[in-house]
This record gives sequence, structure tokens and C-alpha cells, in this order.
Amino acid sequence: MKCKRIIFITLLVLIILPGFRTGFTLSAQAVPGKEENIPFLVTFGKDAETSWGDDDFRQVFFFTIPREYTGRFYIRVFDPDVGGEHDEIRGDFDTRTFFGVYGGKGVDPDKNQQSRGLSKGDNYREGTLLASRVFGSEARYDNKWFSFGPFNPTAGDFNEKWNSYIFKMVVEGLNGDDGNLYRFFMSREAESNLPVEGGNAFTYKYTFRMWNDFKSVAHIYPYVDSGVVWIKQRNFDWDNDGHILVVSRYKQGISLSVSNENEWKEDRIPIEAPEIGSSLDFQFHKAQGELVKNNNVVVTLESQRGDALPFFSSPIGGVPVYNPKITVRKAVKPK
Ligand SMILES: [Ca+2]
Ligand SMILES: [Ca+2]
Ligand SMILES: [Ca+2]
Ligand SMILES: [Ca+2]
Repeated sequence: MKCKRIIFITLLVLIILPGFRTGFTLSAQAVPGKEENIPFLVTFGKDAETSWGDDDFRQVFFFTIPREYTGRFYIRVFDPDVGGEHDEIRGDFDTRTFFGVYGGKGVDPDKNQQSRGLSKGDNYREGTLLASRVFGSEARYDNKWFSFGPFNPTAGDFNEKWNSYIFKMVVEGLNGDDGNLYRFFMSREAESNLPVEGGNAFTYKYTFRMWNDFKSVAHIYPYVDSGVVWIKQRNFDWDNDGHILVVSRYKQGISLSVSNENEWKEDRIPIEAPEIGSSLDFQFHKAQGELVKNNNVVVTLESQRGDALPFFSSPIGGVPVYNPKITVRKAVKPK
């Protein structure tokens, strides 16, 4: 009897565990993602100075819902207010932030580049506004979650390549000069964080906050599509805070040019065949010695064709691990 029970439990574990593992890897819709180790996204009010680490006072994120998922879902925001805990005060808290969820035609950034919101004149609010709210300093939403939704997946803009419906969250600093720190979670429930299996989130321009310690390393994971030969990285207002490395299956660690206060720095990074169709790991290592506090930074990437690369909250293909056995075969000249 006891033996049977042990066999039964063992079988149960064997059946359930792999499912859990898949669930965890496929359904990480926390933004920033678990592997990214980034405490907060940040958006300043438009009266702020760019030297505080936000060059355009907005953030545009895309959420993907796989075609197979037919339930409803929510996009939750942690600490949407600008006041109390987490936020960056300048004088008094007098900033208002717009949060808007968009669906329908015009959202898919593959079909409509303006939707990415990378250039100054872009109409990044394109699409149908499904839900929105402006948050000021509101104790009610301080250190708490606010849920947008429920949304039906088919209200999104369908993207064939990812076989997913795409939704867009636009965060825009309205008046004021304070920094709004916040996070997202795409959830099946309004009151808790319950991921949608196979969902993901991505952006083309990442504005985020570093941890206020020496040891935490932040990561972001751009996806390299076919046809990419080299990429141009640009980082803004890194405050000379340590170093930024690129690691991949093929790269052990390339050190990048880093920006100081209120400036952009850029490099070209060559891409090799083994890196196509996988993610790169951009690692942000803080300077040791004197702590650079409240460091906000902006990062963008584009290919040699001028096409922006998306950063996925849950890295496509998993976190890339350097493999010294991967070598690039040089083309053999025909005789
Ligand atoms: Ca707050
Ligand atoms: Ca203020
Ligand atoms: Ca906040
Ligand atoms: Ca900064």
C-alpha cells in the first residue's frame, strides 16, 4: 500500500513538474521581467530636465497574447501614482502621468513603425484607446496595484509572425517634473498576478531605474532577427556608472561605450550567424566605490537597416549562455 502511494506521488511529480517549468519560462509577464533584475520602469513629467535620465518623458510597451488564449486579461500597474513610496521627488510631488491601453489596427509595430514611438513626431498613440487613466499623487494607488481591463484578446492587433494579438501601453508624463516609478503585469485576474500562458511583453526603447546597490546587475534581452549584420546600441544618461556588457551564445562579453550625465553614447556591435534567432544579454554593472544613486537610463538598438530591435521581458529562446564551442565558419572560397 505504502509502496503504491510512493509510486503514485512520484508519477504525479514527474507529470506536474515539467508543466510547471514550462509555465514559468513561457509565462513571465512581469515587466520588468524576472530575469531582467530591474526594479522599476520610470517616466518623468514633461517639465523635468532630461539630465534626470528620461530623454522623452514617455514609455511605450507592447503586450502579446497568443492566439490560443481565449480568456480575458488585465494589464496591471504597480505604483501608478507619483507620490509617497518609490517615486522620485523634485521639490513637491506635482506630476501627473497618463497610462493608456491601445488595441486594434495601428498598434502592431511591425506594420506601423510610428507605433514604436522612437522618433519625435511619431504618433505613438495610434490604435484604439481601450482604457486610460491619469494618475497624480494619490495615496490610494501608492505602493499598490491598479488594473486596466478586462480586455478581450481579439481587441488587439493581430501579428502573424508571433501568432499573437498585440496590445500597447503608452505612459506619458504630463505636467510636473517628478519621476514616476512603476511596473506592469499582464494577468488573467484583476486582483492578483496570474500570467497568461505564452504571453510576453516588449519595447523598442527601454527607460528604467537601476538598483541602489553595488552588487545587482540589470539585464535586458533584445531579440536578433534574421538579416541582422550589425547593430547600433545607444545609451543615455548612464552617469558613468560602471560598465555595460553584451553577452550571447557567441560573445563572452563585449564592453560598450557608456554615457555620462545627459548624453548619448553609441557603438556598432557585429552580429554573427549563431546569434540570429536568439536573444542577446545586455548587462548593466554598477560602478564600485561611490554609489551612483537613483540612476535612470535609456537604451535603444537598431540594425544596419535602421530597424529598431525589440527588448523582450521574457527573453526569446531563454537567457543566452556563452558557449566557447560555438565558432563561426568562415566562407570557403570556391576553387
Ligand atoms: Ca508611489
Ligand atoms: Ca515636483
Ligand atoms: Ca509611481
Ligand atoms: Ca542616469
